[in-house]
Amino acid sequence: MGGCLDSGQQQSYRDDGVLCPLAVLTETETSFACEQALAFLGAQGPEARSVDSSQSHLFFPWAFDLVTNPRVLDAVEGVLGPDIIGWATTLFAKPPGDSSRVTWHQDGTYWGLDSTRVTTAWIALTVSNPANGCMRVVPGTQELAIQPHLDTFASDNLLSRGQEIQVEVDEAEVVDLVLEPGEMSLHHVNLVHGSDSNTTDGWRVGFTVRYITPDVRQEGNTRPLAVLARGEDRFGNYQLVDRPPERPLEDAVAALGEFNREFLSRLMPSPEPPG
Ligand SMILES: O=C(O)CCC(=O)C(=O)O
Repeated sequence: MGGCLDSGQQQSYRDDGVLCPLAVLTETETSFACEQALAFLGAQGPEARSVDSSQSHLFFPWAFDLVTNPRVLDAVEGVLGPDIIGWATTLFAKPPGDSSRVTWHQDGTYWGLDSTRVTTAWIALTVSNPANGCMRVVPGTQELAIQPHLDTFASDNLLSRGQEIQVEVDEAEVVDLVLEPGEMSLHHVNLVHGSDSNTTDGWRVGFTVRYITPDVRQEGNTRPLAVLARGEDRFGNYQLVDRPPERPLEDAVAALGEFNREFLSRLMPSPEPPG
């Protein structure tokens, strides 16, 4: 495998299902992306959930530029190889003092991907630490098959269904992924992870990119939109999109909202509680 990860880092990812911290963005890139992300969240309004910020890279050039950032891709290449598709993105943002959290879960539960050749880049646009609710992981759990999850639909959960793994997590095995702004972690699609509330007076903002290899298919979604971030696509499972044009913030927010209503109904049927 190529990319910028050395063999020790690659082995560590294989053993633990997670690798962190990796410095990827410059200070200027980080503060620009963070400003843009906060402006986007402000335009969406306080009622918006994390799931409503999914796929921002299809409408916002700053988000597309994170998906195609060469230093992010150098690291991802060390895990997935030279052909890389940016399949999905979400902004996981916790405002100051926000009680919302992310219950223990495995990402693969609802994504409908037919392979584990998938990795998430969690890019810190602010500092991320235990006080503001950084990601927490249980290394090694990527070896588990997908475990049963309960959809709680809890309102203080950043996940669309409030999904929670039905397996006891041993706190002694949990590792906090502490990141400085501009650093990222990579995690495996089956790794058990979550995060706690933000108890600080600052934002905690993470931009996630779900990368896959081009052969990976998404069941129940015919040729979803995706970005060929690096290399070649010899499979044609995705409609490849270009960098979106700059447009007024309100227009981009409205277009994303419309797109997500349709996209999410296919990705995660019945995202709302019955009734
Ligand atoms: O940002 C968080 O707190 C959780 C993120 C997460 O669950 C994920 O990236 O899969």
